[in-house]
Amino acid sequence: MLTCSTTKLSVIVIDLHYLFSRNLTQYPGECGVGSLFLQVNETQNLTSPGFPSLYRNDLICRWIVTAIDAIEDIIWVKFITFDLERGYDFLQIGDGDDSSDESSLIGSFTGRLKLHVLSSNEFQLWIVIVTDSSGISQGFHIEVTSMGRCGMSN
Ligand SMILES: [Ca+2]
Repeated sequence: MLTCSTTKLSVIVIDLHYLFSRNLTQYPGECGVGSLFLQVNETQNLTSPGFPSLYRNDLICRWIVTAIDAIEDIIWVKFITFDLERGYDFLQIGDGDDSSDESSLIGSFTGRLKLHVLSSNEFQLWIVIVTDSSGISQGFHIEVTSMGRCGMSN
């Protein structure tokens, strides 16, 4: 029997207003390609700038991930490596392409996290890393995949 189970994540939400209260001025060229387009079942890697070297202070990068071939597909995010300064540096992920829309937030992640998977609710996903003025860590390596809603459930 094929069922579509959903794994509930323990999401650390430190301060939902942290990202949205900041002026998101991105540093040109530093963050790599800002728009990722995924074919059906395609996976691409996304890392913090300089990974696996340490990221830097006062960093803001924003990416938009879009499933282009099938509008019914959603975006799956798999955390491979995740190490941000706990409580001060954050990776935030939300639905759609508007990271200033607080209601679109799926999760806010900080500290060290083990491998896990989450998904968007639609065909587009935004991802933002914001770091403060001191304290750096290795950063993150995630995989983003365009797939149906049951695609990566266990
Ligand atoms: Ca920091």
